[in-house]
Amino acid sequence: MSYQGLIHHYRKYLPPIKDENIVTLLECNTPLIHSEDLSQRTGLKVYLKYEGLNPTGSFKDRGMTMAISMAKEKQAKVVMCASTGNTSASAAAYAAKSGTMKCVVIIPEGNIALGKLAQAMIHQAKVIQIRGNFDDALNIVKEVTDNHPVELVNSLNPYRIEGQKTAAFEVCDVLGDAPVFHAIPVGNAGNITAYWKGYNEYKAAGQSQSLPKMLGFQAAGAAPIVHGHVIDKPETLATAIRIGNPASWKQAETARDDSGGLIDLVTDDEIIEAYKILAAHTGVFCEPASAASVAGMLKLNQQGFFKDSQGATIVCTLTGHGLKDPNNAIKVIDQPVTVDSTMDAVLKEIGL
Ligand code: AN7
Repeated sequence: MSYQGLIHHYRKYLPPIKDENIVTLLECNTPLIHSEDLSQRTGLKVYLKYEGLNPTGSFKDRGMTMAISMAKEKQAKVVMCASTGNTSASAAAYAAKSGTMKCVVIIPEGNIALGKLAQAMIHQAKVIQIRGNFDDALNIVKEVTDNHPVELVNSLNPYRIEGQKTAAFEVCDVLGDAPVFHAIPVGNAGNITAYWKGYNEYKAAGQSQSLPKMLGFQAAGAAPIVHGHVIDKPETLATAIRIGNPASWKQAETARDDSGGLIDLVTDDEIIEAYKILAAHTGVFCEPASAASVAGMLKLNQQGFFKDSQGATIVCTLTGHGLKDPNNAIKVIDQPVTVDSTMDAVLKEIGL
């Protein structure tokens, strides 16, 4: 039978849900792309888990098919989230697909990539921008959903984590086992929590033999876990991970410590460098926040972190598609030249 989406595929590892309540856009089953270029740069065997190829262009669809389906099972009429962009895009699309639910999203004004804002709007979510940041937005959403008949679909909702853990299953299914290292961007810290849960559950189920070291990366201006305290005014051009007080902070530390991994930071310059390298030399276009995983791997490589692990397998999660954030792409690259509309002018420009 053809692929029927995440819940059908991994049903026996997920909380029970009735068929008629499953809301799916045939998400997940995303490619694990081998990068010759990054393997050459690091001496590792580098794979990219390209989550940008989900229906709404980010990994959030994994958690959202579960959260929206469970909301439907509970006969919720309204779902709500705070978002740096991708969660709102995904919630809006899945609420639309449900046919029964309205979606309300709270976003920080001026700090959402253009594509994500367009998505939330075209899927007809009620989009409310606040004069504040993501952490402020999440506090408001928690208070509203605690006190009103509105379903929270941020990753504090345990079904989000259940859905997202399946990314680890897919990696193991392709590689035949867990990788030695798994590099991942960290914002609200739901995803690193979910991967670690997934790797552990798959091993316990006998589907894999080992566990990876989890390598999480925050943006330098939004690195509360690295610094060990809340960041009141987080700043980074990777707006998806512009988060100062992650909801799954403790769980991220558990993933780090139990796996023998680390959580480090990468500067915006390092993020943009990795972003450009990925696009130019592997042909994969991700959004800036996603490139934090590769930036972190390249930073650790420069520090000699992998010198005793040559040839080891590493998976870098690329959490969202590059088209989400066209403004940053255009900003960091030389502008196209404009010439007269003659063959001579074109040939001259090419240097032929
Ligand atoms: C592309 O959409 O938090 O550590 O509100 O969009 O699980 O939060 C997005 C997060 C990484 C961080 N990469 O994941 C939101 C939101 C991209 C993201 C993260 C996000 P978490």
